[in-house]
Amino acid sequence: MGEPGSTKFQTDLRRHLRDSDVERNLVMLICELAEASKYIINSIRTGDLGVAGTSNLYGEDQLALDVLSDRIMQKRLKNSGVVASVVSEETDEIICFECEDGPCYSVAYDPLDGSSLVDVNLAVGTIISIHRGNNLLQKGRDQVAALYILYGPRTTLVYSVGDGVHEFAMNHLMEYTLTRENITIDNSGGIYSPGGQRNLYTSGTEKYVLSLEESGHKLRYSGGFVPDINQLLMKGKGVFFYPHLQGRPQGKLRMLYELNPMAFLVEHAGGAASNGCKPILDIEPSGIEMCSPVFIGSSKDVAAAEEFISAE
Ligand code: AFP
Repeated sequence: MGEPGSTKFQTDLRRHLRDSDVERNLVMLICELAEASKYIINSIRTGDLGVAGTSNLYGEDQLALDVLSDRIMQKRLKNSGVVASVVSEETDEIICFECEDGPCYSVAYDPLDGSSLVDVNLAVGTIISIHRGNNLLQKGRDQVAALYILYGPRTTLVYSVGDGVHEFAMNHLMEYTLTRENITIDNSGGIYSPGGQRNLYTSGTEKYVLSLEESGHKLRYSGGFVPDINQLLMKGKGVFFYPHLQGRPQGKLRMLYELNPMAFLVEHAGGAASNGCKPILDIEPSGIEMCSPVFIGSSKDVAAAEEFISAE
Protein backbone atom coordinates (compact mmCIF):
# COMPACT_ATOMS: atom_id res chain seq x y z
CA MET A 1 0.00 0.00 0.00
CA GLY A 2 1.18 3.52 -0.75
CA GLU A 3 2.30 5.94 1.93
CA PRO A 4 -0.20 8.62 3.07
CA GLY A 5 -0.20 11.42 0.50
CA SER A 6 0.91 9.17 -2.37
CA THR A 7 -1.48 8.75 -5.29
CA LYS A 8 -1.98 5.08 -4.36
CA PHE A 9 -2.98 6.12 -0.83
CA GLN A 10 -5.61 8.48 -2.29
CA THR A 11 -7.05 5.72 -4.46
CA ASP A 12 -10.81 5.82 -4.29
CA LEU A 13 -13.08 2.79 -4.31
CA ARG A 14 -14.10 2.95 -8.00
CA ARG A 15 -10.50 3.27 -9.17
CA HIS A 16 -9.34 0.42 -6.91
CA LEU A 17 -12.06 -1.85 -8.33
CA ARG A 18 -11.19 -0.92 -11.92
CA ASP A 19 -7.45 -1.38 -11.25
CA SER A 20 -8.36 -4.86 -9.98
CA ASP A 21 -10.04 -5.65 -13.34
CA VAL A 22 -13.42 -6.11 -11.69
CA GLU A 23 -16.28 -6.59 -14.19
CA ARG A 24 -17.98 -3.26 -15.06
CA ASN A 25 -21.44 -4.04 -13.70
CA LEU A 26 -19.94 -5.31 -10.43
CA VAL A 27 -17.91 -2.11 -10.10
CA MET A 28 -21.09 -0.12 -10.55
CA LEU A 29 -22.99 -2.28 -8.05
CA ILE A 30 -20.36 -2.00 -5.31
CA CYS A 31 -20.12 1.76 -5.83
CA GLU A 32 -23.93 2.05 -5.64
CA LEU A 33 -23.82 0.23 -2.28
CA ALA A 34 -21.09 2.59 -1.08
CA GLU A 35 -23.35 5.51 -2.07
CA ALA A 36 -26.26 3.97 -0.12
CA SER A 37 -24.10 3.95 3.02
CA LYS A 38 -24.02 7.77 2.99
CA TYR A 39 -27.81 7.88 3.44
CA ILE A 40 -27.68 5.19 6.11
CA ILE A 41 -25.10 7.23 8.02
CA ASN A 42 -27.46 10.19 7.91
CA SER A 43 -30.37 8.07 9.19
CA ILE A 44 -28.23 6.74 12.07
CA ARG A 45 -27.12 10.22 13.08
CA THR A 46 -30.55 11.83 12.89
CA GLY A 47 -33.17 9.10 12.53
CA ASP A 48 -35.91 7.86 14.83
CA LEU A 49 -34.55 5.33 17.35
CA GLY A 50 -37.96 3.86 18.09
CA VAL A 51 -39.60 0.62 17.00
CA ALA A 52 -41.28 0.34 13.62
CA GLY A 53 -44.21 -1.65 15.01
CA THR A 54 -43.35 -4.60 12.73
CA SER A 55 -41.21 -7.73 13.10
CA ASN A 56 -38.75 -9.49 10.79
CA LEU A 57 -38.54 -13.07 9.53
CA TYR A 58 -37.10 -14.15 12.89
CA GLY A 59 -39.92 -12.58 14.88
CA GLU A 60 -37.61 -9.81 16.12
CA ASP A 61 -39.09 -6.31 16.55
CA GLN A 62 -37.88 -4.06 13.74
CA LEU A 63 -36.60 -0.61 14.57
CA ALA A 64 -37.55 2.35 12.41
CA LEU A 65 -33.87 2.48 11.48
CA ASP A 66 -33.95 -1.14 10.25
CA VAL A 67 -36.86 -0.39 7.93
CA LEU A 68 -35.41 2.93 6.73
CA SER A 69 -31.96 1.43 6.05
CA ASP A 70 -33.57 -1.45 4.18
CA ARG A 71 -35.55 0.96 2.00
CA ILE A 72 -32.38 2.92 1.20
CA MET A 73 -30.58 -0.26 0.13
CA GLN A 74 -33.50 -1.70 -1.85
CA LYS A 75 -34.01 1.51 -3.82
CA ARG A 76 -30.35 1.65 -4.82
CA LEU A 77 -30.26 -2.02 -5.77
CA LYS A 78 -33.46 -1.79 -7.82
CA ASN A 79 -32.34 1.33 -9.68
CA SER A 80 -28.89 -0.09 -10.42
CA GLY A 81 -30.30 -2.15 -13.33
CA VAL A 82 -27.75 -4.95 -12.67
CA VAL A 83 -29.48 -6.75 -9.79
CA ALA A 84 -31.79 -9.71 -10.48
CA SER A 85 -32.81 -10.58 -6.91
CA VAL A 86 -32.24 -9.48 -3.34
CA VAL A 87 -32.91 -10.77 0.15
CA SER A 88 -32.49 -8.83 3.38
CA GLU A 89 -32.71 -9.54 7.08
CA GLU A 90 -35.64 -7.12 7.05
CA THR A 91 -37.67 -8.82 4.33
CA ASP A 92 -39.29 -12.27 4.59
CA GLU A 93 -38.93 -13.28 0.94
CA ILE A 94 -36.68 -12.92 -2.11
CA ILE A 95 -37.48 -9.80 -4.15
CA CYS A 96 -36.84 -9.84 -7.93
CA PHE A 97 -35.78 -6.80 -9.97
CA GLU A 98 -35.40 -6.06 -13.67
CA CYS A 99 -31.84 -6.64 -14.78
CA GLU A 100 -31.61 -4.95 -18.16
CA ASP A 101 -28.26 -5.88 -19.56
CA GLY A 102 -26.13 -8.56 -17.96
CA PRO A 103 -24.13 -9.75 -16.23
CA CYS A 104 -26.68 -9.67 -13.42
CA TYR A 105 -26.08 -10.15 -9.74
CA SER A 106 -28.00 -11.21 -6.64
CA VAL A 107 -27.49 -9.50 -3.32
CA ALA A 108 -28.10 -10.70 0.25
CA TYR A 109 -27.65 -7.98 2.85
CA ASP A 110 -28.22 -6.92 6.42
CA PRO A 111 -28.86 -3.19 6.08
CA LEU A 112 -28.10 -2.29 9.68
CA ASP A 113 -26.65 -5.18 11.64
CA GLY A 114 -26.63 -4.51 15.37
CA SER A 115 -29.23 -1.75 15.03
CA SER A 116 -30.26 -2.27 18.67
CA LEU A 117 -26.83 -0.83 19.58
CA VAL A 118 -27.47 2.57 17.98
CA ASP A 119 -29.41 3.90 20.96
CA VAL A 120 -26.45 3.12 23.26
CA ASN A 121 -24.10 4.74 20.71
CA LEU A 122 -22.09 1.63 19.82
CA ALA A 123 -20.79 0.80 16.35
CA VAL A 124 -23.06 -0.91 13.81
CA GLY A 125 -22.69 -1.95 10.19
CA THR A 126 -24.10 -2.98 6.82
CA ILE A 127 -23.14 -6.46 5.57
CA ILE A 128 -23.40 -7.42 1.89
CA SER A 129 -22.99 -10.69 -0.04
CA ILE A 130 -22.96 -10.68 -3.87
CA HIS A 131 -23.51 -13.67 -6.16
CA ARG A 132 -23.44 -13.82 -9.98
CA GLY A 133 -26.82 -14.57 -11.59
CA ASN A 134 -30.23 -14.79 -9.89
CA ASN A 135 -29.72 -17.63 -7.41
CA LEU A 136 -29.28 -16.45 -3.82
CA LEU A 137 -29.06 -19.96 -2.37
CA GLN A 138 -25.56 -20.65 -3.70
CA LYS A 139 -22.76 -21.75 -1.38
CA GLY A 140 -20.78 -18.91 0.14
CA ARG A 141 -17.65 -20.05 -1.68
CA ASP A 142 -19.37 -19.04 -4.95
CA GLN A 143 -19.78 -15.40 -3.95
CA VAL A 144 -18.17 -12.96 -6.37
CA ALA A 145 -17.83 -10.23 -3.74
CA ALA A 146 -18.46 -9.48 -0.08
CA LEU A 147 -18.23 -6.21 1.80
CA TYR A 148 -19.25 -4.42 4.93
CA ILE A 149 -19.53 -0.79 5.94
CA LEU A 150 -18.73 -0.03 9.60
CA TYR A 151 -20.37 3.03 11.15
CA GLY A 152 -18.04 3.71 14.07
CA PRO A 153 -15.88 6.66 15.16
CA ARG A 154 -14.78 6.49 11.49
CA THR A 155 -16.87 5.13 8.64
CA THR A 156 -14.94 2.40 6.85
CA LEU A 157 -15.72 0.01 4.02
CA VAL A 158 -13.97 -3.37 3.67
CA TYR A 159 -14.39 -5.44 0.50
CA SER A 160 -13.02 -8.43 -1.34
CA VAL A 161 -13.71 -9.76 -4.84
CA GLY A 162 -11.47 -12.73 -4.09
CA ASP A 163 -8.22 -10.87 -4.72
CA GLY A 164 -7.21 -9.68 -1.26
CA VAL A 165 -9.17 -7.78 1.39
CA HIS A 166 -9.02 -3.99 1.31
CA GLU A 167 -10.19 -1.19 3.62
CA PHE A 168 -11.37 2.29 2.67
CA ALA A 169 -12.19 5.20 4.99
CA MET A 170 -14.79 7.87 4.32
CA ASN A 171 -13.18 11.34 4.15
CA HIS A 172 -14.69 14.76 4.86
CA LEU A 173 -16.14 14.81 1.35
CA MET A 174 -17.86 11.45 2.07
CA GLU A 175 -15.56 9.71 -0.48
CA TYR A 176 -14.07 6.30 0.31
CA THR A 177 -10.26 6.35 -0.03
CA LEU A 178 -7.90 3.40 0.35
CA THR A 179 -6.42 2.96 3.83
CA ARG A 180 -5.28 -0.68 3.96
CA GLU A 181 -4.62 -3.15 1.13
CA ASN A 182 -4.30 -6.95 1.27
CA ILE A 183 -5.25 -7.22 4.94
CA THR A 184 -4.15 -10.51 6.52
CA ILE A 185 -5.12 -12.33 9.70
CA ASP A 186 -2.48 -14.42 11.55
CA ASN A 187 -2.95 -18.00 12.60
CA SER A 188 -3.63 -17.47 16.31
CA GLY A 189 -3.69 -15.22 19.34
CA GLY A 190 -4.97 -11.88 20.56
CA ILE A 191 -8.64 -11.58 21.34
CA TYR A 192 -11.73 -13.74 21.51
CA SER A 193 -15.35 -12.61 21.06
CA PRO A 194 -17.76 -15.11 22.67
CA GLY A 195 -21.35 -14.57 21.50
CA GLY A 196 -24.50 -15.93 23.08
CA GLN A 197 -25.34 -16.84 26.67
CA ARG A 198 -22.38 -18.55 28.38
CA ASN A 199 -24.70 -20.64 30.61
CA LEU A 200 -26.13 -22.23 27.44
CA TYR A 201 -22.74 -23.24 26.01
CA THR A 202 -22.20 -26.96 25.39
CA SER A 203 -19.31 -28.73 27.15
CA GLY A 204 -17.08 -28.52 24.07
CA THR A 205 -17.52 -24.77 23.70
CA GLU A 206 -16.99 -24.27 27.44
CA LYS A 207 -13.68 -26.15 27.29
CA TYR A 208 -12.73 -24.14 24.21
CA VAL A 209 -13.26 -20.85 26.07
CA LEU A 210 -11.11 -22.06 28.99
CA SER A 211 -8.33 -23.02 26.55
CA LEU A 212 -8.44 -19.56 24.94
CA GLU A 213 -8.19 -17.87 28.34
CA GLU A 214 -5.32 -20.16 29.39
CA SER A 215 -3.49 -19.20 26.19
CA GLY A 216 -3.83 -15.51 27.08
CA HIS A 217 -6.60 -14.42 24.68
CA LYS A 218 -8.36 -11.26 25.93
CA LEU A 219 -12.16 -11.01 25.78
CA ARG A 220 -13.43 -8.32 23.41
CA TYR A 221 -17.18 -8.42 22.58
CA SER A 222 -19.32 -5.46 21.50
CA GLY A 223 -22.52 -7.26 20.52
CA GLY A 224 -22.11 -5.99 16.94
CA PHE A 225 -20.97 -8.57 14.41
CA VAL A 226 -19.44 -5.97 12.08
CA PRO A 227 -17.22 -4.16 14.64
CA ASP A 228 -16.30 -7.48 16.28
CA ILE A 229 -15.16 -9.03 12.99
CA ASN A 230 -13.53 -5.77 11.87
CA GLN A 231 -11.45 -5.80 15.08
CA LEU A 232 -10.10 -9.29 14.24
CA LEU A 233 -9.22 -8.23 10.69
CA MET A 234 -7.59 -4.93 11.65
CA LYS A 235 -5.65 -6.37 14.60
CA GLY A 236 -4.74 -9.34 12.37
CA LYS A 237 -5.58 -12.02 14.90
CA GLY A 238 -8.24 -13.48 17.18
CA VAL A 239 -11.48 -15.43 16.98
CA PHE A 240 -15.21 -14.65 17.11
CA PHE A 241 -17.81 -17.29 17.79
CA TYR A 242 -21.56 -17.48 18.18
CA PRO A 243 -21.89 -21.20 18.88
CA HIS A 244 -24.67 -23.77 18.97
CA LEU A 245 -26.42 -23.33 22.33
CA GLN A 246 -28.42 -25.72 24.51
CA GLY A 247 -31.93 -25.34 23.10
CA ARG A 248 -30.63 -23.37 20.07
CA PRO A 249 -28.52 -25.83 18.01
CA GLN A 250 -28.27 -23.47 14.99
CA GLY A 251 -27.04 -20.51 17.02
CA LYS A 252 -28.26 -17.07 15.98
CA LEU A 253 -26.33 -15.67 13.04
CA ARG A 254 -27.80 -15.79 9.55
CA MET A 255 -26.05 -17.65 6.77
CA LEU A 256 -26.87 -15.59 3.68
CA TYR A 257 -26.19 -12.03 4.85
CA GLU A 258 -24.04 -12.36 7.97
CA LEU A 259 -21.93 -15.55 7.88
CA ASN A 260 -21.25 -16.04 4.15
CA PRO A 261 -19.97 -12.50 3.49
CA MET A 262 -17.84 -12.38 6.66
CA ALA A 263 -16.48 -15.89 6.04
CA PHE A 264 -15.55 -14.85 2.47
CA LEU A 265 -13.67 -11.80 3.76
CA VAL A 266 -11.90 -13.64 6.61
CA GLU A 267 -10.87 -16.60 4.39
CA HIS A 268 -9.47 -14.18 1.76
CA ALA A 269 -7.49 -12.54 4.56
CA GLY A 270 -5.94 -15.93 5.38
CA GLY A 271 -8.28 -16.86 8.22
CA ALA A 272 -10.99 -19.50 8.57
CA ALA A 273 -14.72 -19.76 9.30
CA SER A 274 -16.43 -22.94 10.47
CA ASN A 275 -19.77 -24.11 11.86
CA GLY A 276 -17.74 -26.24 14.27
CA CYS A 277 -17.43 -29.12 11.82
CA LYS A 278 -16.92 -27.73 8.26
CA PRO A 279 -16.18 -24.44 6.48
CA ILE A 280 -19.11 -22.03 6.45
CA LEU A 281 -18.45 -21.34 2.75
CA ASP A 282 -19.01 -25.01 1.85
CA ILE A 283 -22.47 -25.24 3.46
CA GLU A 284 -25.40 -25.49 1.03
CA PRO A 285 -28.00 -22.91 2.18
CA SER A 286 -31.33 -24.66 2.87
CA GLY A 287 -33.32 -21.43 2.74
CA ILE A 288 -33.13 -17.66 3.18
CA GLU A 289 -33.78 -17.98 6.92
CA MET A 290 -30.93 -20.44 7.57
CA CYS A 291 -28.83 -19.80 10.69
CA SER A 292 -25.65 -21.57 11.73
CA PRO A 293 -23.19 -21.75 14.59
CA VAL A 294 -19.96 -19.97 13.66
CA PHE A 295 -16.30 -19.92 14.74
CA ILE A 296 -14.42 -17.36 12.62
CA GLY A 297 -10.97 -15.72 12.68
CA SER A 298 -7.40 -16.95 12.98
CA SER A 299 -7.13 -20.36 11.34
CA LYS A 300 -5.43 -22.07 14.31
CA ASP A 301 -8.05 -20.75 16.74
CA VAL A 302 -10.85 -22.00 14.46
CA ALA A 303 -9.15 -25.40 14.09
CA ALA A 304 -8.91 -25.64 17.90
CA ALA A 305 -12.66 -24.95 18.16
CA GLU A 306 -13.37 -27.80 15.73
CA GLU A 307 -11.26 -30.12 17.89
CA PHE A 308 -13.26 -29.30 21.04
CA ILE A 309 -16.62 -29.46 19.27
CA SER A 310 -15.87 -32.79 17.58
CA ALA A 311 -14.83 -34.26 20.96
CA GLU A 312 -18.03 -33.26 22.79
P1 AFP B 1 -29.37 -7.35 15.57
O1 AFP B 1 -28.97 -6.99 14.17
O2 AFP B 1 -30.71 -7.97 15.68
O3 AFP B 1 -29.12 -6.24 16.55
O4 AFP B 1 -28.39 -8.54 16.04
C1 AFP B 1 -27.01 -8.31 15.90
C2 AFP B 1 -26.38 -9.68 15.85
O5 AFP B 1 -27.01 -10.48 14.89
C3 AFP B 1 -24.89 -9.57 15.54
O6 AFP B 1 -24.53 -8.30 15.09
C4 AFP B 1 -24.22 -9.87 16.87
O7 AFP B 1 -23.01 -10.57 16.72
C5 AFP B 1 -25.26 -10.73 17.61
O8 AFP B 1 -26.52 -10.32 17.13
C6 AFP B 1 -25.21 -10.48 19.09
O9 AFP B 1 -26.18 -11.33 19.64
P2 AFP B 1 -26.32 -11.39 21.23
O10 AFP B 1 -26.93 -10.06 21.61
O11 AFP B 1 -27.21 -12.57 21.49
O12 AFP B 1 -24.92 -11.57 21.81
